[in-house]
Amino acid sequence: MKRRSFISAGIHAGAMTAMISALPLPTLAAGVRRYAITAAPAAQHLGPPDRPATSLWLYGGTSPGPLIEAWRGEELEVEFLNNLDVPTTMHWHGIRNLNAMDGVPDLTQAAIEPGARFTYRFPLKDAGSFWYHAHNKGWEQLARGLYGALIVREPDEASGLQDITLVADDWRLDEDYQLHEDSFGSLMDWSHQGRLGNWLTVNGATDPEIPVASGPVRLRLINAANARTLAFRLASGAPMRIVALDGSPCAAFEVETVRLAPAQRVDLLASFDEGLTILEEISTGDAIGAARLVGASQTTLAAGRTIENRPWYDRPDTAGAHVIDIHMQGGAMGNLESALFEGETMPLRELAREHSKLWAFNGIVGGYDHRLADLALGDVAVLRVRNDTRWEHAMHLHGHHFWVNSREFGEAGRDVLRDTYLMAPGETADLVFIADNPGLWLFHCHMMEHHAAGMGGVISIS
Ligand SMILES: [Cu+2]
Repeated sequence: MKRRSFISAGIHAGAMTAMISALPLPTLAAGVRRYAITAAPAAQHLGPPDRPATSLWLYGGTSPGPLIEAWRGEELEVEFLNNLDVPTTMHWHGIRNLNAMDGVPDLTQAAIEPGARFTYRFPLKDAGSFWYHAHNKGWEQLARGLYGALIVREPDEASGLQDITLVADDWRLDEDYQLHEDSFGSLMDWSHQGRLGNWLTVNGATDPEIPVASGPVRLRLINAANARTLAFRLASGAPMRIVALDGSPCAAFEVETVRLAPAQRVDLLASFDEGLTILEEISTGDAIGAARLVGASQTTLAAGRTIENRPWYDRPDTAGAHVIDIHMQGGAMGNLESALFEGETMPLRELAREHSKLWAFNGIVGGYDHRLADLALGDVAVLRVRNDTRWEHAMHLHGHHFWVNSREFGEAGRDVLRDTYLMAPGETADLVFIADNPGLWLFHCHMMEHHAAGMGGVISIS
């Protein structure tokens, strides 16, 4: 299915889209922000309103799920009810979380069965742009819509700067605007780039119209796609100022185009004139309307507010660091001939055909029992990751942010703190972090099909 033909068949709906806030529950104790969220089947118009609504699995009946907003220093409590007919969990992506609240089934908690409840409660020690998503069979549950945004603000954050969250996804839809069911589990996807979609939405709508203040606006972009690295620019070519990556503030810098791997977030400062500014998505080579930002006629002043630009912590000294070598192999056109899976070495052909496994770390097909390292609490650790495949990978570490000399913004390299790093084929990168959060933490590719097919392992910190 050609994305282009699908997109051109679509008529821009021009729907006004506002993210629905979850209904907060009464506060029981000071400093505890409470929400109730139910996961259940629901339908939503992803395409134009005169086309069929798409049957999805959603949090709170909306795509994206309810916007959760809280303040740094609070505790977040989410009473979750699973009204799906499959087990699920919720992962709080980017939160340096309590291990027991991290939402990885069979690692940090048992999967939440149909009809069952689970209360997530954890402190919010960082402000920033986060998101939450299902973490059981993510390759299916994310593709069906189980995700939403979590925005944590600084307690003293003044109003005056407009703050807009844009959650982008690409869905794989059929001619009736329903999810393409037959390709769930497709080995072609799993061995290549993953499940790429053919229909782009922002905040659950096609090319929505979003009112913006004139003057500086903070845009929080979140890529909720299973596998597609999205690329955004303003059609005007005006620069966008990056002020945070994956939640953490960064030394500000300007770009005209920002690529965003699955699960990555970027906070941008941009100024808008009165009238229409088009946010484009250009990952396919064709510019597609992502959102239409409509500037207000009156000027809203930024009220002198400054953007915090200090990362959450400084890059640690790596002298004496614990180095963990990770050799990533596999996938189509790769050099992985065989790998260890459940204690048995098997040729790739058999792994693929019998077990839908295609990727390995250090010759071992990843799973929750694949221990990559045992670290002592407080260790400085270097994940020395070598992407020995023909594909990009979005490497995500749970429970921590890491420093990396990023090639995502140009060959010169830029030291950034983030939780998901997009690696080029052939690249070796050092992901440097302080192992200051005890527990069992997943390290995996956030291209959901790659993870399902073996790109994952566990780091123990105690
Ligand atoms: Cu990958």
